Amino acid sequence: MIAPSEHDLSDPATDPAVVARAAAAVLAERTGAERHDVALVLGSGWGPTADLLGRTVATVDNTELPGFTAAAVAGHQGQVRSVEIEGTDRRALVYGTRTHFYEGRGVRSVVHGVRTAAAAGCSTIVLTNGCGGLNPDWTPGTPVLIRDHINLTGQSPIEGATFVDLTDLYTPRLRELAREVDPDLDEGVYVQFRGPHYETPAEVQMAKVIGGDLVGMSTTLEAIAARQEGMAVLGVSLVTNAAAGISAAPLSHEEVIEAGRAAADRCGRLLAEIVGRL
Ligand code: 8IG
Repeated sequence: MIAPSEHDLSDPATDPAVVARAAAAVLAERTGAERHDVALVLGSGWGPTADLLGRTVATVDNTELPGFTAAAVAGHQGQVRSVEIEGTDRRALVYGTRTHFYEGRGVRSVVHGVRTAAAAGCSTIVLTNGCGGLNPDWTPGTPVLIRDHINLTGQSPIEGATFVDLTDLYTPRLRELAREVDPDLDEGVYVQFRGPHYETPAEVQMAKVIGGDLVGMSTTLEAIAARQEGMAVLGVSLVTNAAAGISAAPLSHEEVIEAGRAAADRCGRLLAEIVGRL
């Protein structure tokens, strides 16, 4: 077997599809599952939900997987779990963390988990994140469905002249399914800023003017890569804080972790029920 460190995604000579297949092969070997059916990426505040999905069959450290790196964010787990979806014979691949664009490892690293999930057989991906909310009705701990996004990173995960349609990027059928599970779920447009600083109040107002409802630092590049791979995409944001200037309170990462803890039960049941009905 090739050592994980020999797969350098920042090397232009490295084919991302080849590294994704290598990672998927290690996952198959370590989890005993030749293929997985659905992947979930757990963002800030979503960590505690993994346990509610079903029985964890195997846990693999990111550092053992070609092209992956250890978790960079406090409160994130640098592990991938293979989980038996309760009441089915299907398996979920649950990423306890993601690589963010702001880490500076390049876009290939950001979407490597998505490409690996596709190589592992997943036809659906659930992208979760913690974010700031522009609607003051969304108190910390409110999950919101992503209806569409605005990618302000100026980047794309697609290399070369491949023109991918992003109409209905966030699969309408999956949003309907989520609202069958939780009829109170609102929808919004997610705006990805580069980070890792939070926005200024003026930038939050700009996000509002251009049609945004949620501000965050992830998800859009992964969603694009997932669509290129032909996967159905569900995006769910957990509003962990009011965006800068929306409330008088300053922003802190502790607040984010606490909101996640408080919302773990609602969010966990939401994901478990959605995944069970796919
Ligand atoms: I959690 O208010 C979380 N992530 N950009 N703005 C941005 N990212 C975030 C925020 C926020 N909260």
